[in-house]
Amino acid sequence: PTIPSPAPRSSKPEILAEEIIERLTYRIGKDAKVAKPHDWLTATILVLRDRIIDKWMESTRRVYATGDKRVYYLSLEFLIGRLMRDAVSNLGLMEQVRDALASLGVDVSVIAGLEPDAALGNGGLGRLAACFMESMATVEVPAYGYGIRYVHGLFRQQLADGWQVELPESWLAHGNPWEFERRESAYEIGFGGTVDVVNNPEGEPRYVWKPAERVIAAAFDTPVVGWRGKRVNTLRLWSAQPIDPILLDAFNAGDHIGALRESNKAESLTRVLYPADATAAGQELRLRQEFFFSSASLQDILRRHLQQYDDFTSLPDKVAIQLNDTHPAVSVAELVRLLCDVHGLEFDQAWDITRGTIGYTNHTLLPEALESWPIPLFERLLPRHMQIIYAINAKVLVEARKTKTFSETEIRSISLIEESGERRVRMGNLAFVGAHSINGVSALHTDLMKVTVFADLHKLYPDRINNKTNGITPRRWLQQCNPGLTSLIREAIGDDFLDDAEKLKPLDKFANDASFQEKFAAVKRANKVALSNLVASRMGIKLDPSAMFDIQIKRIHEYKRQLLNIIEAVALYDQIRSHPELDWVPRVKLFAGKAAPSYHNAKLIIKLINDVARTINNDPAVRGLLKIVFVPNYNVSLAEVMVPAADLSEQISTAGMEASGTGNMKFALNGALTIGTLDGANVEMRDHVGEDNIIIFGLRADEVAAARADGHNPRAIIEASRELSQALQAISSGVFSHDDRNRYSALIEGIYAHDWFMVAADFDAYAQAQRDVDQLWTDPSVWNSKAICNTARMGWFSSDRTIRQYAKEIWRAG
Ligand code: DL6
Repeated sequence: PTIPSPAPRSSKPEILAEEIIERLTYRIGKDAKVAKPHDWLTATILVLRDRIIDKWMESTRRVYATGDKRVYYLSLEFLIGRLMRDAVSNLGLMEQVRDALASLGVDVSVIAGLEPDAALGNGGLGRLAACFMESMATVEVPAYGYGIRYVHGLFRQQLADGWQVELPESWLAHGNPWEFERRESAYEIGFGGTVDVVNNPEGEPRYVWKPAERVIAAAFDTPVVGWRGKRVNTLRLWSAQPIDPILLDAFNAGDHIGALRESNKAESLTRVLYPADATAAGQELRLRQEFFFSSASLQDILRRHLQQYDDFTSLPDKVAIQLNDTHPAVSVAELVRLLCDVHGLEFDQAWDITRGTIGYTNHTLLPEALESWPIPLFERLLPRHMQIIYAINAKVLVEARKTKTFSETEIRSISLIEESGERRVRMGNLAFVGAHSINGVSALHTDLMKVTVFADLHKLYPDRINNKTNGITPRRWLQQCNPGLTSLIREAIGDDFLDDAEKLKPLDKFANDASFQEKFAAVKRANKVALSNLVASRMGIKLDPSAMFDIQIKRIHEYKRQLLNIIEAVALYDQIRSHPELDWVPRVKLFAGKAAPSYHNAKLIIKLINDVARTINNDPAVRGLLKIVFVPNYNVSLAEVMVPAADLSEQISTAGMEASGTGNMKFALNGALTIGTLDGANVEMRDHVGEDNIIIFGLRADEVAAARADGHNPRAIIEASRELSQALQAISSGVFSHDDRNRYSALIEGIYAHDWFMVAADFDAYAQAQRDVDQLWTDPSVWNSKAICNTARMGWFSSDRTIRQYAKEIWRAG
């Protein structure tokens, strides 16, 4: 029979309103008279979801019909945030949905604020994955994101007397109306056990892995709609379920708790996101998570491929798999295993197909973040994969030795096995050799990759490393979070930039237009008022929106140098008190960010910021000229309020340590000036916005490396800087911590002793740069002109551009 497709739906507010009532009544079972705000939210999402589904099915059918290449983005993190405003805006239904709800007596902004953030990621890497999902749909790349459906995403942060306290986060508490459980898409995932070798007269011996444990990976799909609803892709998140929900033998014997043991164990696999972003987790559960989602995704990919094509020879032409960092690197071995052991290919052919299909993105050079697993653990959990890794390693090392250009030290650094000390599997090397493309995320980071972690592998495979500078989606990070600025830009230069962010360029000519500057400043002020209201309601602190809003929001980490920022604030505090006669620029310094729960110094830095804030904010001698605020529980939704309200964006990492940064791009796009080091994508931002429109200070990456190598002497630097030494002494002697005078002595001693993060080395340059910023602020027309140039020239940093580059140069898709 011909099955008719559903009729296209009208988007008139009255029809939307009818549908919302219909969903409320029949899907949620609530009478409109007693419906709670959450019910309205769910009903509205269900109506939107239906509109997305129509386009989703069409997108899926299209790729089957055209035979286009599919892209699979494997990421242990997707830091999505809220989805409602994104969907409404990309479907072009902003006014209609607002009016429909208003006709029912519901305020859209109230219910939108109830949607929980999907915080399935830690920071930049996870947020990048979310931007990429939206951009892949926008630029019409047929793509699937694969990850884990954590029951608990990143923890909720509270402050207790200025200390970070972690609380569990339960984004699924009210259900998740965006997702579809796909009971038919479930795969078995094995762990442990043994491997049998079976002789095969026709070729290579066959290996049969007999896992000791098995769990089910069950799929949950969320549609991801691109700008103007052109294409809808799928985010498929895996949830672990037991094979036997209850062990009947144990249950019947009266052991009711024991009967649930397997079930609890399986479900615990996907219960929680590891909350560290810059250190390898190193625990067995983490390796299990990595294998679990890699294997499920690959089985799904191969099943879908075989449904459409006869065999796997076409896999590299029809499938591109991108590994987001090394977290899914075990995929290299798993794909070889599935192709050989399950589908009967010979090893060499499986290896060529694997390398032709996989690409790997590196996101950090920090040694502590490079994943490696102890061999005994890896072998116990994944015995067959260990054999495959040895086989791959043999191939690579033979190839390297054949060239006769590698020393023994270089061969050791190429090896997939770390031999010094405890023997470990190096996941970065595994990802590198198993991929045809290895990319960094900014020009500087890519250059550094070639001379640091991957220097020897780069020598062996010189064509593989390439750069793809990160980007951000301008839909969420301009249009949705800053509707005031978006309208203003539309009035000035028309709508072209909505479809192509690089078309923001014509705004440049308004940079010195006094009347445009005034309107631009008014939008900024309104955004600052909105942030001030949020701070007042959440924290009871009153901010002055005419002060400069100087913002640093990101994970708390020593290399990101929140410590440098707060030490400079202490020095400024001293100056304001010592020189009350000078015209100090009023500033509000805002911080937000989470520290990994086990990262002692990061948590101490949060406490220090809060201790300094209490002292400065309550000192009448400051006369309100400097205010410090740490806004708790940083997440995507909070960023959407803070970014548009910033005058000054702090991007001050130690040069060479921030792979790219993406917050830097969000701020500049929204017209903040950046104070920053020549690190990560700041370098390319300077090239785009022009060096007059960004404030750069401090050591460059090569200078940092040289200073470290030459035995940098921080004590001498500190003694030569009166401002710095006074600030450090004040902090370490307990001026800000009367209740525990030694609280910060070890933290500050680290700066005197080694200053690994170059806080002392960069302090004077930073303080001077801040005074230059003050100077710029005193002339609003100069400031506004620079701010407008930032917005006009940041279009290149759209993730649409990044994705187009991945599609053309790595995936050969789209
Ligand atoms: O590429 C996205 C993002 C970069 O912008 C940050 O500079 C970088 O620190 C971050 N990397 C990580 C480290 N993860 N690991 N492993 O989150 O990636």
